Amino acid sequence: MPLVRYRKVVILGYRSVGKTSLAHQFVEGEFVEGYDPTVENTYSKILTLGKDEFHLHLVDTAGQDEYSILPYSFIIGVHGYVLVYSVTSLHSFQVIESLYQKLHEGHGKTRVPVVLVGNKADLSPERYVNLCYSGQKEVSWTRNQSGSHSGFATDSSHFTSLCL
Ligand SMILES: Nc1nc2c(ncn2[C@@H]2O[C@H](COP(=O)(O)OP(=O)(O)OP(=O)(O)O)[C@@H](O)[C@H]2O)c(=O)[nH]1
Ligand SMILES: [Mg+2]
Repeated sequence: MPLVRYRKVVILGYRSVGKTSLAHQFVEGEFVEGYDPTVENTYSKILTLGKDEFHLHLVDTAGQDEYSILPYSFIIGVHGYVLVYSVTSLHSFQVIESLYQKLHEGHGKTRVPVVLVGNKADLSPERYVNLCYSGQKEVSWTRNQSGSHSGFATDSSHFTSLCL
């Protein structure tokens, strides 16, 4: 009989960086063309990792900026975060730094896992976020270069690693 565990994971990042595309790609297995700004959306998926089953509740949020106030529902009962920026936008990376700080303040001394995703890697000729620069910010983060467009995001490690 597998052990069933519940996990709530919140995806945060500046607008239009590809949060919805990553969530959709992970849950539905396909990239949907077009842009429809998110208000808030949730996805559910059951993951089997080893002998255990995880019921993942994925919260896809509206784009934040450095002035956004994170609601309690993005802090309380959350097991992990996917922080997404676009490699084509330095500003989107700077917003991540501010969000990370807010998460740190919200959770106090409790350490919560965070995965940092540099999305739109297929647009690397337009890259503004230098790998070395982003790498310096990863003392306790895990970096993933991905492209929900190119299908790199079908590598489900962004989400599954947060369940463990
Ligand atoms: N080239 C490329 N385009 C992408 C990629 N991921 C997303 N996009 C495009 O970027 C735009 C925004 O994607 P969304 O997934 O809606 O972005 P979002 O972060 O959810 O946006 P908000 O909900 O407004 O915060 C869409 O036109 C997507 O098709 C990617 O990896 N590569
Ligand atoms: Mg969205």
